[in-house]
Amino acid sequence: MDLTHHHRTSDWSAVRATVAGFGVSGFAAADNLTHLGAQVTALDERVTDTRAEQANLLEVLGAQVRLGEGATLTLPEDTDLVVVSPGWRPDHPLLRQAEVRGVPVWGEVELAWRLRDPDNAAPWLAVTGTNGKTTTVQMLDAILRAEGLRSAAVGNVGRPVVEAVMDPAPLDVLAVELSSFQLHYTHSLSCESAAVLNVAEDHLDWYASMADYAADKGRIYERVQRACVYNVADPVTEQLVREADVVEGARAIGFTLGMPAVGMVGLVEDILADRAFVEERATSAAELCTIDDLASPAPHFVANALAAAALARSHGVSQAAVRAGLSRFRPDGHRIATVAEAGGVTWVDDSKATNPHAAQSSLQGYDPVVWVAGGLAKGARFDELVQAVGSRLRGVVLLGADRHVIAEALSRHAPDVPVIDVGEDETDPEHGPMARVVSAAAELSRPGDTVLLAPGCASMDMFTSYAERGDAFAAEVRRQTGSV
Ligand code: UMA
Repeated sequence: MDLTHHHRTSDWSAVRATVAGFGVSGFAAADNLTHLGAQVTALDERVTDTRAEQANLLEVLGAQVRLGEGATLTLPEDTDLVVVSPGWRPDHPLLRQAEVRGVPVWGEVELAWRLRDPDNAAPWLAVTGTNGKTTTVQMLDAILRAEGLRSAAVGNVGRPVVEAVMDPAPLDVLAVELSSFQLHYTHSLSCESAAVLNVAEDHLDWYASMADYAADKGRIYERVQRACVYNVADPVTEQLVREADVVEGARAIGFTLGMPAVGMVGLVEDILADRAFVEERATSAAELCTIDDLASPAPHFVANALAAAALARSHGVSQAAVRAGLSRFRPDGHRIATVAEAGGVTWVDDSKATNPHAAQSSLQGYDPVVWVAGGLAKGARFDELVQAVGSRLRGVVLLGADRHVIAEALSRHAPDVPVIDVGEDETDPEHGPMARVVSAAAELSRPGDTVLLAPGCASMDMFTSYAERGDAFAAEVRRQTGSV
């Protein structure tokens, strides 16, 4: 069956769709496909309470469900379409079978793109990047709303795009966060504007190489209609724009923490300035807001604000709405959140820094700093980070499964920095693993220092999520410093 031109108002009743994985995005895909009348089989190999509940719901909606070990090994006979969840590796046996049989494989984002309302399709302003994409998409959403537009932050940020697209309440514009995994399974996306914030080592357990990872990020620029927003400080992002096939007339717009050249947004002293979307850009720049308007002056936060502003301005949003949206915006917890100030020491939770690049950006905001790091390194290395920030480090506290990877980088490039290695056997039976971590950080710190939890690693070896890790850190800091 040829599904190339299948869209929202097509006849789906003859389409046999296999939905691979019914977590957040797969459930939304299966739900909407059954709603459209398709014959849906949903598969998932991991049995959990939530999954069992979702299986029941999908059956009630009319889908076939296979759940449990072995459920995803064979592609159901006569499948016309596979809609795959982002966490599935492309070499999964089921996807290999689809390839051999010539069955198209779409991600939930691709499905969403095709299901947009033909009479009233809200344009997509999309963001990807190794770090900062959730914050940027939330900033963008705040700016769009400040302009009075009906907008929603969707995609990797948590709400499946297909859900927003099929929602009967119409939206004017979507702020879409896309991960490299989601982009891997898109084929026809044509965003109004798109940004790649940065490309650094991450997910090397999913990708064969950095080049493959970067190439998937670059897919966001394909067929862009108005603006490809890139990071002047990260030449890979500019290269990805050059390689993309965009709609005629689409512009490349840089964002920079330096003075903006023509065609860029950037900083003129402490002013976030637009030299891309103003008529008189050859000779002047327009003020969007100041660093003081933002919730944090940290360089990566300002860079995210500039990228969000560029996307919003490409959509025609006013300068005033950029200022109003950015001043209102407050980041989610666990992103450079100050949890206590005690005895002259500031304690900061940036548990969201789950790879070395994020941790490095975070560390660059503080000096001197006691760095709390470690967890699951996902194949990443820390040499570049230690070389960049070694001179700022008062000391380092290491925890988690891959802490030796960081310890080795420290001994190579910053051998004089004191390190306290907290092993699994030092977990406090009453207060958990963070008790010793926090007391070790207190030992290393001096008045005027910042203690920064920016692990550079995933949390799943010791915690259920980065949020739980950050909460555990904050609770221990408050308990041990006596602050509330
Ligand atoms: N599964 C299998 N076999 C596999 C792999 C997965 O059966 O080989 C099953 C799992 O049991 C699960 C289901 O497939 O039930 C789908 O899981 P999934 O991990 O693909 O994710 P979803 O629940 O659909 O959530 C996804 C994103 N998850 C990932 O990309 C891993 C969510 O991003 C996103 O919010 C959601 O879609 C809505 O778009 C999370 C994330 O961690 C926050 N993203 C990564 C990141 O930000 O670094 C990329």
